[in-house]
Amino acid sequence: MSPTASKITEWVKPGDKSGEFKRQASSFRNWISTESGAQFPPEKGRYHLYVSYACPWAHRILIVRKLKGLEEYISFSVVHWHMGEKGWRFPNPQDTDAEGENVIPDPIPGHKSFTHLRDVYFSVDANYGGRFTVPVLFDKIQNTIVNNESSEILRMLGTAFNDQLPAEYAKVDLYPESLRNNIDETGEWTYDLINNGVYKSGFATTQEAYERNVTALFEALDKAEKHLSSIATSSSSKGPYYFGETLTEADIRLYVTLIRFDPVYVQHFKCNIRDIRSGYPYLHKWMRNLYWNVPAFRDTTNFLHIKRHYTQSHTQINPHSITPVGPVPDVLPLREEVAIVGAKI
Ligand SMILES: N[C@@H](CCC(=O)N[C@@H](CS)C(=O)NCC(=O)O)C(=O)O
Repeated sequence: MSPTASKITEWVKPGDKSGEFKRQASSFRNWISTESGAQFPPEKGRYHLYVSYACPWAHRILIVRKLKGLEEYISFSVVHWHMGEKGWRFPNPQDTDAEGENVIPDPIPGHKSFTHLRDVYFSVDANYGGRFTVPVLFDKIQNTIVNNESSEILRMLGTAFNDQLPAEYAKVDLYPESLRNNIDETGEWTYDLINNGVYKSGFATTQEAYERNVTALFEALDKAEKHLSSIATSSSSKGPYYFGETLTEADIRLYVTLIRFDPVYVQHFKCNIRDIRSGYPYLHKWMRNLYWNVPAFRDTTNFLHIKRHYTQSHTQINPHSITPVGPVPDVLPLREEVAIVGAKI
C-alpha cells in the first residue's frame, strides 16, 4: 500500500484538510426489470441480499422486503456486526455474540471459501476499487452483483415482483404517484443532512467540520419535527406516517437513522444538541409508532448489532471499544415519556 493510500477505517481521506467525511458513490447500478429481455428478470428465489443489521442503508432493504412480502422471493444473510481492516466479515458458526435471524456464513454454494464481503465484490470484479458496502443485491444465477445502492434497491423492490405477489402485497405502494414530488424533495434534504449528516458529524476530524454538520443536522431534525407537527394537527390527515395515512419510502428512510439516534449517534457521533426522546415529541411518536405497530420495522431492528458495530468498529472514535450501556431502554414504550431517571438495569 502506498503511504497515501487510505485504509478502510480511515473515514476522512488522509491529507484532506477539510476534515470532512465524503461518501463514495455506489458502483453497481443495475435494475431487476420486467421488460422483455432484461438482464435481471424478477424470478422468485434468484436473488440474495447481503446486509448488516447495524447499517441504516441495509436496514431500509430489510424493511421493504418484509413490507412487500418478499420473504419467499429474495433470500438474505447478515454479516457480523464487527467491521475490521478487511471490512465486513461473515459470521463463523462459533460466533455466539451476534444473535439474529440469518446471521450466518455466506450461504451461496460457490462462496464456500469466502470469509469477508470483499470476497463477493472481488469474485464479480477482480479489479474492484470501491468500498465493500452493504447492502448488496446479488444474482445467484449469473453470479454477479445487480446493485449496491440502497435507494435504488429500495425503489426497485417496491414494484419489481408485483406481478407475482398476492394482491395484499402487490398493492403496497411506497412511492405513490400523488406523493412522488414530496417524497423526492424530502429524500434529498433528509439524506444529506440527517441520514448522512450523522456520519458527517461523527467522522469529522476538525472542530469546524463537526460543528457545521451537527448544526445542519439539528436544523434538519427541527424541520422534520415541524412537518410532523403540522401533519398531526392537519384537519385532513393526522398521520401516523410522515405523509399522513400512507406509509411511504420517506418513513423507511428517516426511521433507520432515528431509531439509531438515541442509542448510538447521540454519544458516539456527538450528535447531542438534543436527543429524540426528550427533544422531539412528534418525531419520537412517529418513530415509536413504526417500531411498535409495524412488524416490518421492529422485526428488522437489532439493537445489539447496532450498538456494538458503531462503538466497537470505529476505534479512532472509541479506542477502547467500550459499548455504553444506555440509554435504557433502547426505545421507549409507546405511551411512556422520558421520566426514566433512576432506571434500574
Ligand atoms: N450509498 C450506499 C452506502 C452504503 C454504506 O455506506 N454502507 C456502510 C455500512 S452503514 C458500509 O457497508 N460501509 C463499509 C465501508 O465503507 O467500508 C447505500 O446507500 O447503499
